[in-house]
Amino acid sequence: MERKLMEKKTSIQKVNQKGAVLVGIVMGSQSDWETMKHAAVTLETLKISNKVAIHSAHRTPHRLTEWVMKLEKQGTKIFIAGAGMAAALPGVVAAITTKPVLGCPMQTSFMGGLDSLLSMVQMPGGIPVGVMAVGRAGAINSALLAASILALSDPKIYKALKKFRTQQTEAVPLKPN
Ligand code: RP5
Repeated sequence: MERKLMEKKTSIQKVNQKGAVLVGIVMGSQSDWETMKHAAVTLETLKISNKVAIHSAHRTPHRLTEWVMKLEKQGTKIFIAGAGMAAALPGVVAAITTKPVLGCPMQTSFMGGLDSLLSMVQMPGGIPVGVMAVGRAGAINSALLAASILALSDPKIYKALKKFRTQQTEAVPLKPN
């Protein structure tokens, strides 16, 4: 499943191959995938087309710029960017595109992810990044927030999101076992 998601064509991309990939997921390193796979899996659950890539703001800035511009040109509507430490990635993506950018701070060994969080959230006025929680919860929520934004103009995604919420509510037990 993980490997498949990292390949160019996920199952959802195949389903939507005539349309644009709605969400671009980028991460700064292979080491981020363990967390960012939750964003991809959540989008897959909601049947939202997505493309996953590794591009670093620091190590591969030119490749990153080309990827964002290419996807934007093809009609991608939202970008999710996950990074850790001096986590410039979402800010740089937001500098390249005017599409909504959601940042996912990675948990780190030095400051537990506070370094990643502050790097993302302290954007200068004019270039916004919507920053999620540190780690897995943030990655899941980035996909759900992307779905909420897309659902404003897409009834199918609205329906999928409503179903997800209903199932989530029903899955909460009344008592611990
Ligand atoms: C960031 O540096 C990446 O997003 C990653 O979270 C962190 C460490 O990268 P690696 O040294 O594991 O490649 O750019």
